[in-house]
Amino acid sequence: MAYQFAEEKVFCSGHHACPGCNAALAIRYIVNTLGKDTVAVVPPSCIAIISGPQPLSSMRIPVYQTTLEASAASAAGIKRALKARGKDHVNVVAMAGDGGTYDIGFQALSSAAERNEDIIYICLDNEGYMNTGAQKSSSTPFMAYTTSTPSGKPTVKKNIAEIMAAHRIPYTATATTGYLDDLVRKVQRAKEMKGMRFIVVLIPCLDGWGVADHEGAKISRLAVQTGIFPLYEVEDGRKYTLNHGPQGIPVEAYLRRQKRYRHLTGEQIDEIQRMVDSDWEYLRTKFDS
Ligand SMILES: Cc1ncc(C[n+]2csc(CCOP(=O)(O)OP(=O)(O)O)c2C)c(N)n1
Ligand code: SF4
Ligand SMILES: [Mg+2]
Repeated sequence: MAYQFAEEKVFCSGHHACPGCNAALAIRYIVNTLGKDTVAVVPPSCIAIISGPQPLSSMRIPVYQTTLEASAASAAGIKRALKARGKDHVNVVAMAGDGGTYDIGFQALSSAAERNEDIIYICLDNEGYMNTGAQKSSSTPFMAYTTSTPSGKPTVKKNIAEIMAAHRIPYTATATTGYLDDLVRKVQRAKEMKGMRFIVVLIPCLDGWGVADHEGAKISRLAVQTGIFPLYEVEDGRKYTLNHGPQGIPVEAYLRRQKRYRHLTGEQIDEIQRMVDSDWEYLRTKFDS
């Protein structure tokens, strides 16, 4: 089902993202879906650059720029204060990068999830500390080049969707920019729920991944179609629903389009294919038939 996207112009043009940036594309769809009755919480990241330094924000909603450690705690505090003032209808959304989610902000995120705070937390996952020069995070995939893993990262990407689902929060989902209908539907769904809601959005970073300016959405679709990043939802940590899964396309089609993988040998690509196949075999057992 295609979801209608009503542009409320909460996010304006003229921001500071790289031309073609998929983070800016995702933010546009996320904040316009949440609408004007929204407060955003943003830690240091490309999202903070894109949101802009106050008073020159590119968003027509209040944006609180917090520390890299504290997004979930800041969002939870703001939501509690709004509730206390009778403004429970205002959405509070934290939008953080993978470094601010998988790594530096994880303690605050995990404890907010355990308390089932009434916030939406969206991780714009570009698989590295991109705003500071493309260093590796624990979201960086196996063998990807970053400036701090020049021979390729020797360990695998942390699985944040499964970690968040294990907190048994009401809603966990994966999304990406090549499937904007799916992203909008998930943000709309999260908006209509209460309690802790978490969405991780895969964001091809043109600069950090070595992708052509016009190829972000195509790379994002290939991530799904190769099985590297299946799109799914989890309710209460138990009920899994698959939205878009692998289409039988080899991972090589995804890897070869990105400069961060140009050092890979044929054997390493085969190894990544085996890992992706194995992860998919495990994940697919969780979906309702
Ligand atoms: C505690 C702390 N460590 C380091 C920094 C420096 N810093 C600012 S933004 C950033 C990168 C954040 O990466 P990520 O969250 O993935 O966002 P991206 O830049 O990729 O959008 C870092 C390391 C900081 N602000 N605070
Ligand atoms: S570095 Fe990457 S994520 Fe950041 S603004 Fe540029 S393309 Fe977007
Ligand atoms: Mg990042």
